[in-house]
Amino acid sequence: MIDKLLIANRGEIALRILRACKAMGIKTVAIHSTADRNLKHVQLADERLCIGPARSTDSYLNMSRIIAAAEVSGATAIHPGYGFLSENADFAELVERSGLIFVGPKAQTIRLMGDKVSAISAMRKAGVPCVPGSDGPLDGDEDKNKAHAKRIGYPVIIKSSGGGGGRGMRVVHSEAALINAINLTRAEAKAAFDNDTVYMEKFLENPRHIEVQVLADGQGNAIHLGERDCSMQRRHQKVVEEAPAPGIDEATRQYIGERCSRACIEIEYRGAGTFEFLYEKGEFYFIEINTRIQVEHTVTEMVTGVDLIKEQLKIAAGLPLSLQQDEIQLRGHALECRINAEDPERFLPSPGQITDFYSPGGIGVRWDSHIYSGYTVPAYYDSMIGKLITFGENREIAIARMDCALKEMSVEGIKTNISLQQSIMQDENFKRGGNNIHYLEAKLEG
Ligand code: MV4
Repeated sequence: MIDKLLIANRGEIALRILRACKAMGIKTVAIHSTADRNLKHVQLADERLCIGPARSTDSYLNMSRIIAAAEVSGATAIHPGYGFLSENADFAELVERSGLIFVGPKAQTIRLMGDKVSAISAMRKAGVPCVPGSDGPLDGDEDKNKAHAKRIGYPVIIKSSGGGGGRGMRVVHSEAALINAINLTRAEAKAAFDNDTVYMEKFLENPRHIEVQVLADGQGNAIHLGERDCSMQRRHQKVVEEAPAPGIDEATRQYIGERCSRACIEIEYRGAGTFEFLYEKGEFYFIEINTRIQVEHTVTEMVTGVDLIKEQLKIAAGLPLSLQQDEIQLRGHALECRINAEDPERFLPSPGQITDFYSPGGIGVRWDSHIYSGYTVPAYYDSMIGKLITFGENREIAIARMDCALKEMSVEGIKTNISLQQSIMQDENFKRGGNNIHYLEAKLEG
């Protein structure tokens, strides 16, 4: 097993990784910026190193300082968490070149999947259902591009191969607007990602966002752990996630899950991963793969009983997968509400000191957070201060427990989105389940 792990992240996920290490007897090294001396996991780690000023570019994104911290502390592995350097292929390569273990896929896999055109092409080849599209990059041949769109059918969407997560896309409703849209998206992509490769897909108007969790050991074994529904989002920021996705039956789950695990074996995927799909009219359409642990991994943990961080660490240590597909049984329902330090009306970040905090609890309630009474939320980073997760024998029970837990908890001194989360738990359409990616934004408009 890994002897000593450097946690290259902050906040709740750093604490989550630290907890997994404690449970496994792995020594921990926390790295932090000058703004993060008081983080919970920094206090609890076996060792701590300040690696730079508050700004992420000077600390959590500073590759050479992180490698130096690993060398100074004698850490043998680095867990990148999510965000920051977690999907940076150059960092993964640097970690491995330095003789350390990167907790994640091989650098080559991260690079391939970070390029959306090559990711889609690899997945289509591996038998994963994809959105009808250009099946490759668009070139400057206007007639050919018009023919692509005609075959696919309007509306189409032009996406940047170097983008993802909602960046660098443009919807086109008619041939008259097509060429201009391609040129504009290409110019923006060049400026934003230094990559002017763009591609075309059929634009799905009212899809749900459903994603499949996988684990693979890079030694020929892969399993899926069911799906999550992440359709409750605003401006590409997920607000509530749940597992399983409402209305997905067991046969469909096995079908899409098996396609994902087979694809993992085909591309020799290693680690935890998430296949993102749009789901519309009973069909799954692959859009992207995330090569990291995700914020919402917790809901999968609650319904499968699998500790995903522990599995990541075992895979990184070179152990073959110990879990078999037939050992993965879904039980009950789990929800996750992201709790953000933000103004619930205007959605602006609300950093500052938490003067008083009361944690929710009770059966089926999990609170993954680094905050405490007296903690100051810095202005430099993401505004998420915790994840409230509930589990129940069914969705209705999980919602009722969430509603109760949201009422119970209190965060004083800063603004939070707890009231927004309460209004979602009491929303009649949310209670019915299965809403599409536009539902929350439409509710907030009205
Ligand atoms: C789409 C789409 C409709 N049709 N692709 C946005 C984020 C990026 N991961 C992909 N995105 C979308 N791709 C086709 N062909 C609609 C979106 C989309 C979306 C997807 C998932 C979750 C929230 C979203 C919000 C707006 C648009």
